[in-house]
Order: sequence, then C-alpha cells, then structure tokens
Amino acid sequence: MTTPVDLGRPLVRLEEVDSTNRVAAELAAQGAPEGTTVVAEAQTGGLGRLGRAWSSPRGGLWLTTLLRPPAAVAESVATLALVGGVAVAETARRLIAGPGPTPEVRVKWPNDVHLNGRKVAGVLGQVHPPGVVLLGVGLNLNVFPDDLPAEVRPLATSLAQEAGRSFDPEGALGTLLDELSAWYGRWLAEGFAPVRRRCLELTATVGRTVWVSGPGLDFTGEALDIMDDGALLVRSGGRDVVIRAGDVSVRAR
Ligand code: BT5
Repeated sequence: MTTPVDLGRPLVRLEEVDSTNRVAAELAAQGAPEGTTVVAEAQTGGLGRLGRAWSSPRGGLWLTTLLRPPAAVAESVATLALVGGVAVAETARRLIAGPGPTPEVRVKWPNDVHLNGRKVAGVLGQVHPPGVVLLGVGLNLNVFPDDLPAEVRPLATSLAQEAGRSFDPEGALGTLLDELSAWYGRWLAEGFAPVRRRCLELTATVGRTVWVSGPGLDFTGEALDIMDDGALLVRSGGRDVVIRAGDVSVRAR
C-alpha cells in the first residue's frame, strides 16, 4: 500500500496576487511541506512558460501546489507537468459530464488542456528552489471571452462557455485537488507509465501533423509518441527528433 497523497493541505487562499507560483516559491524557501497549495481568485502577473503571460481574471481557478518529489527533480519536471495536464483534463471531464453531446477534452503536449479544440487550461512546472517542483494550474472555469485580452480570445475557452452554465468554484477546487493527488500518487508509486498511458489516450498531439517551434526549432512533422521522460518524439524529413522544450501546434492534415 502506498500512502495516499493529499495535495491542498495546507491551503493558502488569497484574493488577488501577482502569481501563485511566486508565492509558492517563497513558501517553499521557508520550508513549507509537500502539498502546500496557494489558490488565488485573481492574478495580476500570472505566468505562462518561456516568459509568457497568463491572463487570470476572477472566475478562473488559479493555483500552485508544492511538490517535493523524492529524487532527480530536474528530470521529473516534464513528466510532472503531464501529471498536471492529465489531472486537469480529468477534472474538466468530471465537471462538464452530463446530458447532451460529450465535450472533447484533450491534453496537448507539453502543458495545455483543450476543450472542444480550444485552450481551457495551462500547466506551469517550475523547479524552484532546489528539490521542489511548483506545479501551477490555470483552469478557465467561469471565465468569459470578454474577460480575456483580445489576442487570447480566439484560442481560448472556458468550462462555463462550453457548458452554458457556471460552476461552483469550491466544488471545482475540490475535484482538481483530488485529481492532482490521485495522479501524483500514481506517479510516485508507479512512475510515469500510467500517466503516459492516460496522456496518450487523451492526446491532441500524438498521431497528428504538428508544427514545432521554439528556441532553434521551426519545422513540421508527425508527432509519434511521448517518451519515458515526457519528451515528444516527432518524425520530420525521415529523422526522429526528440523535443524537450518548445511549442507544438497541431496542423490540419
Ligand atoms: C501555460 O503557459 O499555459 C501555463 C499557464 C499556467 C498558469 C497558472 S495560473 C496559476 C499558476 N500561477 C501562475 O503564475 N501561473 C500558473 P503557455 O503554454 O506559455 O501559454 C501561455 C499562452 O496562453 C499565452 O501566451 C496566451 O496566448 C495564452 N493564454 C493566456 N491566458 C490564457 C487563458 N486564461 N486561457 C487560455 N489561454 C491563455
């Protein structure tokens, strides 16, 4: 038997903050235990990857949970971001389940969750300070297009927008913490394999033609697989390329 993981204890609730990842980093530096979670109603400086901004108006679920994985933190961060992606996708599936057409929830490598083809959530995994992974999750819960900057609107959606109803934020927070705890618990007990399997079932990327961009990267290829370390394997021009950092856009066939 493995010890159940209980992320969200202690839970630090803030009304408005620049970034929950920043606050969680401070708490980590002060020795906060694994599972400490910072949740804010709004962020004024929400962080995305690679210096990008994450728009965080009221109505969303913005949180960072502090993990102290047993070993090799730097190597774990990519697989832990996918733990976050799968947990958020399962949360979205549970919340939105109901009568009517089944909404399509997909994990888009490396850190997005898409709902009916648009970004509903993003995950930010940061190693900071040493030995700690800060797993930041932004889920557009009761967020509407007018709440988001014009350039983000066409690519984004929210659970409320797709479901045509609003969601109880406390219930959603509970579901998200349950799913994060369950998937992190699995990762601790069994490694990345079960997370990878679920990721491949829910993937928006593998098996598709993708455009890869990022530092030193700019090409199109076929996404073949997610590797054991969380990297994406892409075949391009007869060569297999392992993508560890970068962005991937799915191209129409
Ligand atoms: C991410 O970055 O998707 C990671 C986002 C993580 C946000 C959470 S919120 C709680 C915690 N505290 C933080 O400060 N951050 C974490 P990336 O893949 O770089 O995507 C950023 C891009 O997504 C932006 O450049 C926009 O195009 C788009 N975007 C920004 N805000 C969005 C939103 N609310 N919904 C959908 N797309 C958004």
